[in-house]
Amino acid sequence: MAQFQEVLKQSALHPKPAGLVLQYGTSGFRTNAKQLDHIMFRMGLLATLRSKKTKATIGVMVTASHNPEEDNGVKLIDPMGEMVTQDWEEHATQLANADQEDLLTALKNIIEKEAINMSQEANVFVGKDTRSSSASLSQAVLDGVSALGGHSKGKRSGYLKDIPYMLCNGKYGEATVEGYYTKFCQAFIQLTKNTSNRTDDQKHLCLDGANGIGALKVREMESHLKKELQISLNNDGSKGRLNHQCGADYVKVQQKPPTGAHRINPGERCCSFDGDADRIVYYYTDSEGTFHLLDGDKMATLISTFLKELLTQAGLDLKIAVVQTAYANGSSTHYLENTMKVLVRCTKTGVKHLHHVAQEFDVGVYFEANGHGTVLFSKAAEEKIQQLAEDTNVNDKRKKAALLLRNTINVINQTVGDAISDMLLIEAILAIKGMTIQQWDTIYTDLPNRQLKVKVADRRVIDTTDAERRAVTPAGLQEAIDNLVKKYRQARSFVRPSGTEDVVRVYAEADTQESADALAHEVSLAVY
Ligand code: NG1
Ligand code: ZN
Repeated sequence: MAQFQEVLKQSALHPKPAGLVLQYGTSGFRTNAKQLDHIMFRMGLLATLRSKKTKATIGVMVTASHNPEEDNGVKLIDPMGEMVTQDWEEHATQLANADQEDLLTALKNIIEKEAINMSQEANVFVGKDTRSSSASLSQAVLDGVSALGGHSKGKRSGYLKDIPYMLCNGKYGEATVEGYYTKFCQAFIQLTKNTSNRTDDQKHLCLDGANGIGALKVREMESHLKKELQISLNNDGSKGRLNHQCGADYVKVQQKPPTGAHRINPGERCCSFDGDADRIVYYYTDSEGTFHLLDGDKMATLISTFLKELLTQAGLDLKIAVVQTAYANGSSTHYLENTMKVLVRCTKTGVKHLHHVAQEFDVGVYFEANGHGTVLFSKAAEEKIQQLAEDTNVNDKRKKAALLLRNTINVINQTVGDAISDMLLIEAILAIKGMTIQQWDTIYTDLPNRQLKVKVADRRVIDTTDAERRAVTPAGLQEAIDNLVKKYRQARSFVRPSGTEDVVRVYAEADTQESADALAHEVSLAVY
């Protein structure tokens, strides 16, 4: 077929370095940008096949999120804004690792396995982040798309979080970038309009844009906020390097404010995005200069508490749950289950896992501790809220709660975790509750914890179960961890192979920082 001839011809221009093997992991393919040209071309091919199979537009994101500027990566996005299924991740790995001369065979295998009708039209939407390598790498994706006769629906140099949103073709509002801003900003203004007496101080937020795409988008969006949120934007991409000593990952891991920000006043509310703006963390320093981090767990707690209160006031019997991973601080889980009486579920690391579990509930709030997350509402829940908001026969209290719930739905990007939408949601909740960042912080106190990375010969020898909280192999490892944990108070520890780096991650928490550090260290020795 002529199509396959074209693939052969084009693939010669995107050759695979001999011996290079890469795995489609939690965040797609991610490594040094120099190794990715052939991967991009091949993901263009795969996205075209996926589009033919689903008869819908597929998204391709060229980004390496919080990783350094010299890295890059690629992941495919399904028509409803979700990550592709496990089978297709395996197809991606097969296609990426096929030697140059075996590429056509690998491609044909996928076509056969998936029974793809090659005469079906294909549409692919490609987005890239602000990295210098992104322009040529996204072109390689487009070369792959056109080699298989797919149409590209535009190469967007843009905010990657709006791609899933736009793939949903307007399900969540007008499917344009302009629609994206107006919808979220309008909802934010509606939510905050009756919060009387907010001072300029309360409306002020200090934002670290990680020198990434989120910063550019916030600049474009600001006018829609009509001064109801006044953002001091640092690390806006005009000077510093992407994610370099700034951004959500730096702040979370280093437990300190980003560089490149203005001097933070005591109590000033601050937040950081990561480079592709799908993670956000909040922080402040107190009057003694001590740094306080409010991570994904604190956000999930604030949001679920707010939603639960509104559902109760509205008299709506809807099932709400918080979905976390093993990295969630034990204090947050304890607070949610025992004080808030909210159902908590734990899943494997990676947003796609959290997203799927959250879909099982009427209202599913999901966050990773590192700041990835969002809230999902079932169709039935949205309908009930909508009906109540329009009902003229309900009392004021119920009506007010229903209206707040409706606007809350509108401020949320349900397709995927999105730092801008999460920021507007948190800002709105704090405004409505008249809460300072310190008050939010004191809802519960994090247990001291430590995360370590351990380099081993082959991280895949560790296999886990129970949402990655227990190691099944190698033999004896879990027993060793259990024995170490017993030595400390309020202690918990687990190990798992990273899905994005060639390391084993060790997590430990305990009643004091010294104990958490010691436990993490001892467990990391047990991993060798
Ligand atoms: P891995 O490398 O599998 O631990 C990391 C993060 C995840 C998620 C993914 C995707 C931690 C401990 N892990 O996964 O939460 O964000 O990257 O970016 O933060
Ligand atoms: Zn990211």
